[in-house]
Amino acid sequence: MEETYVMVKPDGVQRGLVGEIISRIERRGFKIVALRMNFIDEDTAKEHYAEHKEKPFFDSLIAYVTSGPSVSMIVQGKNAISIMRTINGATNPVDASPGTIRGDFAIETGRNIVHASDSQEAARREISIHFGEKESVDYRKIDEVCLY
Ligand code: RTP
Ligand code: MG
Repeated sequence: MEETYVMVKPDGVQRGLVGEIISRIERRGFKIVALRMNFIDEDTAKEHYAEHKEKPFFDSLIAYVTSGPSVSMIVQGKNAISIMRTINGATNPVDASPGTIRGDFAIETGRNIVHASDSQEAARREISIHFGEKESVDYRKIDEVCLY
């Protein structure tokens, strides 16, 4: 089953949106198989956003994601990678549709609340950066449980 890495960035935590975001992920039908709140250190943040290291906003991006605790998740389900990107909405909240997390709660790119992996390769890479092999759990959601 497809897995993706999702982060509630420090502004999402500071604004008390963790429950709202987790709720949207769960209601969509996805299964959270790993979940942690922690401060992401600078080296980890730089590794996570390595693709942007030459960009002019790189230093402020690293300062932003290390500015407070964030919530990291592994989200599992059919088409989880692309659907989580749709749930998050466009990178720049100006372009994010209402009904998306960024379209409902954000007004600027530098405070856009959430992250989700953008490809299978990125998902694999980001999950291994943020989680150890034994940190995800194996369980059945109610719709996966055979009662009879
Ligand atoms: P993310 O990686 O955080 O899920 O966001 P994304 O794929 O939608 O966008 P990406 O291009 O990967 O950019 C990563 C994050 O960098 C910040 N950013 N700032 N000032 C700027 O022009 C700018 N552009 C990007 C945003 O926090 C963006 O989410
Ligand atoms: Mg990205």
